[in-house]
Amino acid sequence: MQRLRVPPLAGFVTALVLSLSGVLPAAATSTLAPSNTDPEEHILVTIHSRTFEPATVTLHAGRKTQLVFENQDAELHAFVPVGLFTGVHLNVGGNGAPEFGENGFKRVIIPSGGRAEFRFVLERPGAYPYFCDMPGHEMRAVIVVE
Ligand SMILES: [Cu+2]
Repeated sequence: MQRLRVPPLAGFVTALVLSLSGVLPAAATSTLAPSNTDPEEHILVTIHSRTFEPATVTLHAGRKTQLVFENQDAELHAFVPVGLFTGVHLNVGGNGAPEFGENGFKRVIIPSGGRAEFRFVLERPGAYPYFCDMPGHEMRAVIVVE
């Protein structure tokens, strides 16, 4: 009686193990928290001919983001956001000259051929204008957070 029951059970366990080993990797990757496994979103804004390009970029609230400004002009430019980084933990890199005030990040001056790099996670959706405050520069653009 027992000799008859064991082989089917062993076969069932073997089949179960085989099916689980095939299923588990896919199940494991899809059940991890998305915010921890989502790749960082990379956004590049180039500055040339006194223009931010593209004029509008869309970022996503709750997502790890790297935002880079690349100054391709032969003159200095600045990135001056309005409200975007208020209360946001910010990591600033690149070879620009960032300035901070009592409300946090104020602006970064980016040399010719240089770049400013920001890493952050934004939480407040909205449309945030930014500009370059170098004298005579009429440069405006928008960052939309969805
Ligand atoms: Cu400028």
